[in-house]
Amino acid sequence: MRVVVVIPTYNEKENTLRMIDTLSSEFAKIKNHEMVLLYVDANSPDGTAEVVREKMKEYSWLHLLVEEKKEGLGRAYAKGFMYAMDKLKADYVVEFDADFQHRPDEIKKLVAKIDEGYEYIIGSRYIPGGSIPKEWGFSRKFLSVIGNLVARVGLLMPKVHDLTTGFKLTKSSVMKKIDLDHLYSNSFAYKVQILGQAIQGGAKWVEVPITFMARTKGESKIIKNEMVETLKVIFLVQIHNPKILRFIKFGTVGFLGFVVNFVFLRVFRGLGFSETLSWLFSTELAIINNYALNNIWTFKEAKIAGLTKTIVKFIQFNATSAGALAIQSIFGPLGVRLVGTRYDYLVLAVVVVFMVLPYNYVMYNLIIWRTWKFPLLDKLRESQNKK
Ligand SMILES: Nc1nc2c(ncn2[C@@H]2O[C@H](COP(=O)(O)OP(=O)(O)OP(=O)(O)O)[C@@H](O)[C@H]2O)c(=O)[nH]1
Ligand SMILES: [Mg+2]
Repeated sequence: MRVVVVIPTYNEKENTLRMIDTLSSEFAKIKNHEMVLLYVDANSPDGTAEVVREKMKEYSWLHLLVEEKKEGLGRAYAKGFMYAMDKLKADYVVEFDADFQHRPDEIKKLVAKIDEGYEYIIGSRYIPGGSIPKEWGFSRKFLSVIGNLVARVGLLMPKVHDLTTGFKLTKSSVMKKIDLDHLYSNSFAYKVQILGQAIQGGAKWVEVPITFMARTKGESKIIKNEMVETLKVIFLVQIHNPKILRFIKFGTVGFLGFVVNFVFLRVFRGLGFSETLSWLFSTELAIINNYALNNIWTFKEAKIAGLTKTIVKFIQFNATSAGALAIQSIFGPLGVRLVGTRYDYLVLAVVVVFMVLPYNYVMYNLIIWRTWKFPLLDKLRESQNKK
C-alpha cells in the first residue's frame, strides 16, 4: 500500500531539514508499505519550501505543494490530501505536524494497524500509554481536555477518547467520502469534522497511544480560541449526519400527522359525523399522511413501491400505529392516576417523548422500512422464508 504522510508548514524552516532526514530513516524501517512524504507549504516567508526543494534532489519519495498564501491548517491539509490521493495515488494519508510534536518513530505504530484492517487510525493522547506535554501550562491542558470533551459529547462519540488530535492515518476511500474542498472550517477545527464524518461514515477505526511532545523550535500557529469554531463545526457535522437528519424528518412527519388528526377531527365533526367516526377517520388520515411522507421523505433510501408491497406494509403500519395507541391508552391513565389530572399535559408529554416516539422509531427502522440490520433477526427471517 502507498502511504502518503502530509505535513503542512508555515515558517518551519528550523524543523524541516531534520524532519526529512529523520523520516528518511523511519520510512526505511517500514518494509511492507511504500512511504511517501508531501509537504504543503503556505508560501512561508522564512523559505521552508526551499529546504524541501533542496532535499527533493536527494529523495524521490519527497514531494512539495506550495500554496499561494496562508489559508489555515484545515485548508492546507485538505489540499494536501486531495493532491496525495489524486496525483500521488495514495491508498492511505497521514496527518502529521512539522514541529516534532508528533514523534516520527510513532508513525510505524499507526501504519502497522493497516495490516489489521483498520481504515481510520487515531493517534490518541488520552488513552493509557498516550500523553500530552508535561511542559504545558494549566490553561493549555484545560483547553485541550475541554475541547475534547465538547467534541465527544457533541458528536455523540463516547467511545473515542481523543477527537482533536492532529496525528492520524486515514484510508483514501474513507477520506474521499468527505467534501474536502468545502470543509466547514479552514482552521484547526476541521479535525473534528474529518473525525466525525469518517466515523459516522462507518470507517473501521482504532485509537493508538501517542506521546505528544512540546514544541522546541519555531513558533506556535495555534489560534487562541478555537472553541466557537469547534462548536460551529460540531453543529454542522451533526445536521448533516444522516442518522440525525432522519430522526428530525421523522419528528416533523409525526408533528404533521398530529396536525392532520387535529384539523380533520373538527372537519368530520363539522360535517355531522358521530364522535367515534370523526376520531376514527381523522386518525386514519393521519396514519396515511405519516405513512406516505415517511415513505417518500424520511425513509426514501428504503422506499416501498409496488401495489402488493404497499398494501402489506400499510397494514403493518396500521398495526404499529395501533400499538402506539395502546401504549398511550395504558400509560396515559396510569400516569394521571399517579400525578393527578392537573398534570395530564405532563403525562402526555412524557408518554409521547419517552414511549411513543422511541417505539415508533424502532418499529419503522426495524420492521416497516428495515434500515437497521440485525444479523439475528435476518437469520430468523431467512430460516422462516425457507420454510
Ligand atoms: N500550510 C499551512 N500550515 C500551517 C498553517 N497553520 C499551521 N500550520 C502548520 O501546521 C502544524 C500545526 O501547527 P502548530 O502551530 O504546531 O499548532 P499546534 O501544534 O497545535 O501548537 P503548538 O503546540 O504551539 O505547536 C505545523 O506544522 C504548522 O507549521 C497554515 O495556515 N497553513
Ligand atoms: Mg505544533
